Amino acid sequence: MSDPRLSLSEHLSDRTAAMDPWYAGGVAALLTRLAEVAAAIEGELAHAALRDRLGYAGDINLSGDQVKKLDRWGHEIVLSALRGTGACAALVSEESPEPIELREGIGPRGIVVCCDPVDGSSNLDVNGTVGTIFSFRPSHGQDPAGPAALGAGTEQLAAGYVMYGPACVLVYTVGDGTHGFTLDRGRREFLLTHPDIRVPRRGKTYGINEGNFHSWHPGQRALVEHLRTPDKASGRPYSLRYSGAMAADVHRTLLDGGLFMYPADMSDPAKPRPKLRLLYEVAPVAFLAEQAGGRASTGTERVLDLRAKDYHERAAIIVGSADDVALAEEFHRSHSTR
Ligand code: FDP
Repeated sequence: MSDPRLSLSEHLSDRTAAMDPWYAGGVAALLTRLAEVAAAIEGELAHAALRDRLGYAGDINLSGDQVKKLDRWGHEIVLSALRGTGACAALVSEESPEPIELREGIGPRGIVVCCDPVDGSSNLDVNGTVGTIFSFRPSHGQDPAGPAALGAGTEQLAAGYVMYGPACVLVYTVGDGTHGFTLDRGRREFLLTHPDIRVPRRGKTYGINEGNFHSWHPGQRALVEHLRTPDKASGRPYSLRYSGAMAADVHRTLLDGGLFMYPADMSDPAKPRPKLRLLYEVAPVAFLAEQAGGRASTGTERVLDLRAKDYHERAAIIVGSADDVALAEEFHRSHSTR
């Protein structure tokens, strides 16, 4: 019996019909390509150890991370999938210092794709979960198109992530709710399993790298102390859940509520040092969370209002249940050092 669930392509033709017709075709074409890439990445991950594809490639990217063989391969496969769609004007990738301009997509309907092909790569060599995160922005016909990616997060046309876990899951939004699909490995097709995801108003878990506790803003430290202090009436302590791969931690947070946080390193309060990248990690996740009824904040401002000055700019993020994010902001405000 055939599965009655909607496929990603059926869902896309329905959802993109409601979006700006100027960009709808391009968004659907690019998302379809990225879904094909996701199926290929998932296949590669399953056999990477057997094919000697784990470990380092031998160089360091602009973010200062050692590049892994699968990071490099992931970047190449994303780039080649975007070529030939006629819709992509430029790719901003974690693995390329500058945007890669694609002449075929330059024009008024062009789209800039921002992507971290293999996110959470420190998990690769230990068979942990990793992801792919992406965001589409209008190129406004600019040539070169790359600079168009530097607008506010509210300009995103679409955003999503793929989580390579026990199942391969793709979650996307085009500004009309947030929807999740699971890869049917036999058919090599994504089927709708999580329609219209809604983040619970409050959760029971928080995800953060607690090893960094001493470098956080005082408000951040006080918030985490609060979350782990027992209080039956308000459902505390929250449980700590942290996988080290943003897509996996965000996926849990969207479905179950609570918080995923990567605050800035405030060891030198005059020079906050966030870690996660705004264009291809923080902004897309914020778009997905808001579309699911959640919120995303830096602790003091809405993430989607941030404008990048640089393609690889970093930003702090506190994302998840609306009430929990509001609580986090309250802690940041009341412990403000200014
Ligand atoms: P990674 O460095 O392994 O690529 O993008 C960066 C990221 O992973 C996120 O996926 C993840 O949430 C975070 O960094 C993990 O950072 P820590 O190892 O510092 O906790």
